[in-house]
Amino acid sequence: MAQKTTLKEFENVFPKLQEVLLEHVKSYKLPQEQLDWYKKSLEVNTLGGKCNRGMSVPDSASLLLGRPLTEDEYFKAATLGWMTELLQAFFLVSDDIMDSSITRRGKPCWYRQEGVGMIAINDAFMLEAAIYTLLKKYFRDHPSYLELIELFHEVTFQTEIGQLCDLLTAPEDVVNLDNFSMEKYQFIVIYKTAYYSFYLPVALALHQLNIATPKNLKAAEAILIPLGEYFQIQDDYLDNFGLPEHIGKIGTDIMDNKCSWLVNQALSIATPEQRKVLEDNYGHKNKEKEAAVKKLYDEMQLEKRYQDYEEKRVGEIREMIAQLDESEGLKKGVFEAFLAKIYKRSK
Ligand code: GPP
Ligand code: MG
Ligand code: MG
Ligand code: MG
Repeated sequence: MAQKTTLKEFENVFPKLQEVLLEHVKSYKLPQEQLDWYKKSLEVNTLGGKCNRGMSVPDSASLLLGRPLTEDEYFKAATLGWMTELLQAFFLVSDDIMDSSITRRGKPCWYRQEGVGMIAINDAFMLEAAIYTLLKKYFRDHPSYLELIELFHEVTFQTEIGQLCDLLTAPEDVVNLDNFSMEKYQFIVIYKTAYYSFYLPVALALHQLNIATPKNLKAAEAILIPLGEYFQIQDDYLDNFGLPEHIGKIGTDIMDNKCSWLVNQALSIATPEQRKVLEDNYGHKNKEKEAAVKKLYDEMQLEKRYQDYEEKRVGEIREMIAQLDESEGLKKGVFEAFLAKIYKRSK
């Protein structure tokens, strides 16, 4: 029987990895003040989240093996998990600057914390670099070392092209609702979220266990990308309908002119009058205009529309899981665990 990790158990691995990262920068004789800064950036930006992505590496590995992990297997899986959390930290620090966000995980975004500002950009680079330091330290002798490096590079690049499309469809100065479409939306969310949040952790577990065959990777991707798309649609829904106390952040999608799932849905059903409301109010850094869009979303019953979408999509994903080919060691349980974690989430 597989064994699920707990946040506590997972977090217990972090101090050891932090020590390795600090020893690494000490080898360059980095002065104490900068060392302290790096330590703080690592802690503030990597800790304090739900760690869903990170924990899913040991969880997937255990489900794939069908038994609890040994101590060494757990440490390796959790280390790969923390690398996905470092990648996430790198993305979030950067994304919050690009999105002019206010809070993250219930605290001011890193770039808004005292004395940080644009130093956050360099901190983000260093969070990314930490992935490769840990990979070299713990996986240099693993038969998949090169594939692991390439996987992180590829997934990072995929996320960056998704982010590019997200940003270019949301210019700050010109609001043109014709720029939005569900096709563009799908591209954005698959690349900016699904690969790193869903495909990466499972691909890492497959590599750790030496069962990352082309067939397994492809079959995993075929389910994890739709799952990730659904997850980002939830994120867009929660940006407007979620409670900041639950999601730990204040929604900015309307003011940021984002090609969000909600605005695409609104456009698909809007009367000419409703479209005019969107044209006049969407994409401005102005609380009254934002409130007008929120009111329209309520009138259009987008909450209900989202719930219907969710039921339908989850049914389809369950069907995909049921069809999974397990002959090369993949397990349905891996995907069921992901779905159970995110179905009807409120944070
Ligand atoms: C989520 O978008 C996507 C990311 C965090 C990827 C960022 C990618 C970079 C290359 C920096 P979001 O802006 O909707 O997330 P949130 O709602 O958490 O701000
Ligand atoms: Mg954002
Ligand atoms: Mg963003
Ligand atoms: Mg969002």
